Amino acid sequence: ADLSPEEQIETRQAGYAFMAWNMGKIKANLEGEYNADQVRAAANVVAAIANSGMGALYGPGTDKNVGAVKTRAKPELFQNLEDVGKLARDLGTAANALAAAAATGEANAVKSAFADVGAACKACHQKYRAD
Ligand code: ASC
Repeated sequence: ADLSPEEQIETRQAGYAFMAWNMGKIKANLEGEYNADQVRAAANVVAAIANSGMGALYGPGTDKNVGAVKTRAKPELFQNLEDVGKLARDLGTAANALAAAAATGEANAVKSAFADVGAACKACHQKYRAD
């Protein structure tokens, strides 16, 4: 299942976009009517993607735009893979906690776990993603 550099960039972006869509659903539930089933499903998706081994999608040749396929990953990301791996594990841990909180159906528990996941997303963006 070796992906070309273009395919790796597209696949990692699809993963983040799908996580973001599900994070948005959780946010909407916290701000409005709370549907515990929808939040549980969304949190499970976020946790599954966060722990899916996306580091494999940052292979050689994926550090730059490839033709029409653009990446916002900074060169620094590829020079600090140990730190990036730690940030990725932090996200996985936070996402698992979010899924566990969502499983209880308690909106208050989800609220703080959701904030922790957002902080983990942001930590990597600030260091390694260009605007
Ligand atoms: C999201 C999303 C992100 C993160 C970030 C957290 O829902 O799409 O990129 O959370 O905004 O600060």
